[in-house]
Amino acid sequence: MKKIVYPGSFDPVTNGHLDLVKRAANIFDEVVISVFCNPNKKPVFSMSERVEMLEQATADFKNVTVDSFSGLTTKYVKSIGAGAILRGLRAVSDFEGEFQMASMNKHLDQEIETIFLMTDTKYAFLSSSVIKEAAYFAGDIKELVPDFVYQKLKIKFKND
Ligand code: COD
Repeated sequence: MKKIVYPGSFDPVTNGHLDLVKRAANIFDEVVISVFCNPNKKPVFSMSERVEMLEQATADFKNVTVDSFSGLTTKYVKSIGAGAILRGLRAVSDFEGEFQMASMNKHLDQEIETIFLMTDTKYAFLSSSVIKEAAYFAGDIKELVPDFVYQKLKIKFKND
């Protein structure tokens, strides 16, 4: 059984993340999206909000589950019996950081592979950070996130 973990901040989940999940779910038997609990970052959405949004967004996928973790990704991946980490590449600028992370993860655990999927070009510019900035200034981001995420962003940034 091929199980892959998609780790990330997902603050919040975007249609770019979801496109990757959908494609991975067609390749792997099981995809576990796992939200990293980072004590050094102050996210806009709490851990439970991020998990809930991901659960709602992936409710139709039978082989996708949502979880959270703290500590090393490689240790977490091993602990749930998965063998690979899923990451996305949007542009050349992503490559350097992703290469460094994949190399460090390989150093930490030789048995765990990192699998990259290229972004769909229509989401190449999309990140949680640009979504939050645009939403903060009441920009139109309706088509870039699920509707319930759009509504939550409006409430969070008082753009109702
Ligand atoms: N199209 C395609 N891919 C996308 C898109 C898009 N539009 N948007 C985002 N992605 C990809 C990103 O490239 C990334 O691969 C993934 O989706 C998740 O993105 P984020 O921004 O939600 O999550 P990150 O990058 O902040 O997650 C970082 C981790 C939490 C995975 C990392 O910090 C980590 O592993 N931390 C645990 C500690 C550890 O083990 N450290 C050692 C490794 S260096």
